[in-house]
Amino acid sequence: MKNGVPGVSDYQGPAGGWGAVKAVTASVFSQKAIARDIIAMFKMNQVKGFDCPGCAWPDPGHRAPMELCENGVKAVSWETTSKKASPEFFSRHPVSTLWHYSDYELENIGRLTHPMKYDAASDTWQAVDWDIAFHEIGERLRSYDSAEQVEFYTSGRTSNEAAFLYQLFAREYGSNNFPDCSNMCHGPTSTGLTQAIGLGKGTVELDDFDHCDLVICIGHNPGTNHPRMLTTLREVAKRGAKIISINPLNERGLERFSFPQSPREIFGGQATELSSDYYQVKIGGDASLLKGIMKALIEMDEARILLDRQPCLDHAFIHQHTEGYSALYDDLRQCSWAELEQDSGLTRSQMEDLAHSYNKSRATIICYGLGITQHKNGTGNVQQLVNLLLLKGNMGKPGAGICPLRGHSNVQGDRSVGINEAASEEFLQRLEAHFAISVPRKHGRSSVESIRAIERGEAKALICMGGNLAVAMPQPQRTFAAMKNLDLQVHVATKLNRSHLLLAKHNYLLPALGRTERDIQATGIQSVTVEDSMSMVHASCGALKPASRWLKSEPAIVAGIARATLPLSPINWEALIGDYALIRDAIAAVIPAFRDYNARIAEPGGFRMDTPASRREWRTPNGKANFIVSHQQAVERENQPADALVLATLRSHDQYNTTIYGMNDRYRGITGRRDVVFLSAEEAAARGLSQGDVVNVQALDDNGQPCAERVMHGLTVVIYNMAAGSVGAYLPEANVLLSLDAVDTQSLTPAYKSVPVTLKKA
Ligand SMILES: Nc1nc2c(c(=O)[nH]1)N[C@H]1C(S)=C(S)[C@@H](COP(=O)(O)OP(=O)(O)OC[C@H]3O[C@@H](n4cnc5c(=O)[nH]c(N)nc54)[C@H](O)[C@@H]3O)O[C@H]1N2
Ligand SMILES: Nc1nc2c(c(=O)[nH]1)N[C@H]1C(S)=C(S)[C@@H](COP(=O)(O)OP(=O)(O)OC[C@H]3O[C@@H](n4cnc5c(=O)[nH]c(N)nc54)[C@H](O)[C@@H]3O)O[C@H]1N2
Ligand SMILES: [Mo]
Repeated sequence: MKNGVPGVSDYQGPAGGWGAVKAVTASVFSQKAIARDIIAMFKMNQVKGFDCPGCAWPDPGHRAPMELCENGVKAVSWETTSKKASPEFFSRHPVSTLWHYSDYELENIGRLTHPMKYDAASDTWQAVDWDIAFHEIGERLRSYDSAEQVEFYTSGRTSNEAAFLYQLFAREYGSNNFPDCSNMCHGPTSTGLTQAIGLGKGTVELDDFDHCDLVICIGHNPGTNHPRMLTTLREVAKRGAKIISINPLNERGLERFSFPQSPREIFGGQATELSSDYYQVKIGGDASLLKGIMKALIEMDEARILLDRQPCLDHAFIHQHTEGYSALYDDLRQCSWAELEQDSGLTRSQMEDLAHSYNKSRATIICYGLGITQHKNGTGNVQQLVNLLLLKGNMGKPGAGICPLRGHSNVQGDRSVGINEAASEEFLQRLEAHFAISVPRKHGRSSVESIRAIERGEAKALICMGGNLAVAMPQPQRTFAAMKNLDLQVHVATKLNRSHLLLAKHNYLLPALGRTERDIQATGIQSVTVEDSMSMVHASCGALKPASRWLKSEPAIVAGIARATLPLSPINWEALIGDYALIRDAIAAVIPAFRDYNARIAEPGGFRMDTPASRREWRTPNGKANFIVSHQQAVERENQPADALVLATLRSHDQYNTTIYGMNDRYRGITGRRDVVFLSAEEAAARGLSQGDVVNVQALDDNGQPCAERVMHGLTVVIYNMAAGSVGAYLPEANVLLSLDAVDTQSLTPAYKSVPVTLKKA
């Protein structure tokens, strides 16, 4: 308790440490899966184990004997729970009752055990035979006027094998509508990096962290979202390289870390200091901050050249490898320091200090996450990071480059194998040639476009390969209502969530095997493959007994729907799902980057996808790395009233996107509650607010007008060490404040991190 406010305190400890060990035990215990879990943990992220569904940070190879991470354990115990959502449970709980469960309670019912179909007369989900479900879904899918009326959503846990079959079926059926979870996080990475360096992914690999002398962590929170990254950052700090963090909130995981697998650190109370410098940028102020750093760097460079000293920039690299430098130079010259200070919330001298630190480094890695991407100028933000790196040739040399922290464990792989609403002509032609089918060319829809099409009634059916789409998207006021317009909804899932309760006319819930579970098909036990944030592809093989004997694997479910929908298909679905090696052969035949797929995943640790920009090969139309000027801001502040704040939606330490594991957010000092709004002491004082006050938060539109429908009532103020002008509240609760129309202008990723709001005492 802090100042008498229940569930609010100051967290003084490091990230990791004893708290992580305790949380691991608590999580395993609460899901009643102890023996199985312990076996599972030891097999996770090991050469022959299964890939941890927790995050997309790569496996360390030689670094640690066993990679055990708190949030990985939560993800696994959540999946391996012995609790069951059985047909008997559903018969006693109509959907109208389940609707009142919290998101935590819904998933905490347990694993889905049977294929289910919704029965409107009794308002319950009822068990159905797999064959009947497939047959009925196939019939409905054949009934639509056009295949473009169907949306095929993918959440990023789906393996390469399942995702490839899924897009194959959707395209053979005639749709390129592939809304996917990457549209909600790293859309700006795919769009922005492709334009800038000809590769929509990161350029670094884990070994680069052994060679860098500076790591800049901007807009990400590894203590919660990529806990295994802290082991890498600890090594970086221990060998004397510098870490700088840029984040509106003080996040403990960027400051101090105690390695939970080192008894000395846990019991000796030792911790490693991670960031030596921490800059609290305003929410949405990154583009201006980055411009300020570049402006200072260029000014320093010119001053040095005049004095005949070593320049700051790598002029040879700029000359040989890049285009667009003079436009960038002109833009930076004309930006005023006053504006850059105002927009970023940092002083000119802070930006100059950052430029000095950057200039001293011979090899810099920039790591970034959703604090950069989830804004109206998300793509522009990503490109400013590239500009900064290119100025000093920090791309395509050891210890340097760009490192987006992707989200779901296979979100990157899903896109590599064809989950893409605008796939290349080359890919589509090869798909047609290999399978003797024809597929559509018209670009399909990504996530926001899909929801809008459903809202307009243009889309009739939604198939979801995992995830919780309706809850993950902004503005449930519109999104939830839209879902109820659908004719058909099919969810392939492991657990019940709210999206499943937004009923269409016809509804099916198909239970899938999880990552941890044995997948046995005609030719025996199967492995799948996934690609991590650093483009490493490796096999994942489940070891545990499935939660129920009626579960099917995701590839088998895709094949079941495909055969029922397209009975005349020339594709031999049965063979493909009988032996996943054949799916990989097909992927290799269609996508040259996967050549010798089966042989290469047999190597320990798998293989790395080709990343041409890592060797300074730029697959851009002009063959160069491009400096790209951006003029856009996250929020047009001039239209907003003087007392407006900008709100970012945040993840607690006890949640995985829409999955709520518990009610704590340990590193931010929150226990047992989620109904809070984080605010700096100065902003609170300016509004006459103190810790514990209850407020209403209201969103403002682009003209600074309050939006009557976008309000959250009764949030408790928590005074937090964070930037001025900024507030934070948890997703998905705060999604009511967001707008489905506020998106990154280029990639359409929702601006989840920058909503103009006002606070009023309730
Ligand atoms: N345990 C756990 N692990 C996860 C997830 C999870 O929910 N739980 N989600 C997974 C997924 S899908 C993803 S995409 C990743 C997400 O991982 P992250 O990219 O780390 O995502 P967030 O926690 O949403 O936000 C990161 C940080 O952005 C900061 N921030 C907010 N606004 C701004 C801004 O304007 N500028 C800057 N510089 N920073 C800002 C916030 O303070 C926060 O610390 O994690 C993955 N891993
Ligand atoms: N306000 C706000 N909203 C956000 C974000 C934000 O920062 N702010 N972040 C966005 C981001 S980065 C993302 S990626 C999206 C996440 O969007 P999604 O990927 O759609 O959502 P998740 O919460 O990860 O999905 C959870 C569900 O996945 C299912 N599931 C779990 N494991 C498996 C499996 O192995 N197979 C199958 N078939 N199903 C499985 C379970 O049924 C579970 O209920 O949310 C976005 N929403
Ligand atoms: Mo994500």
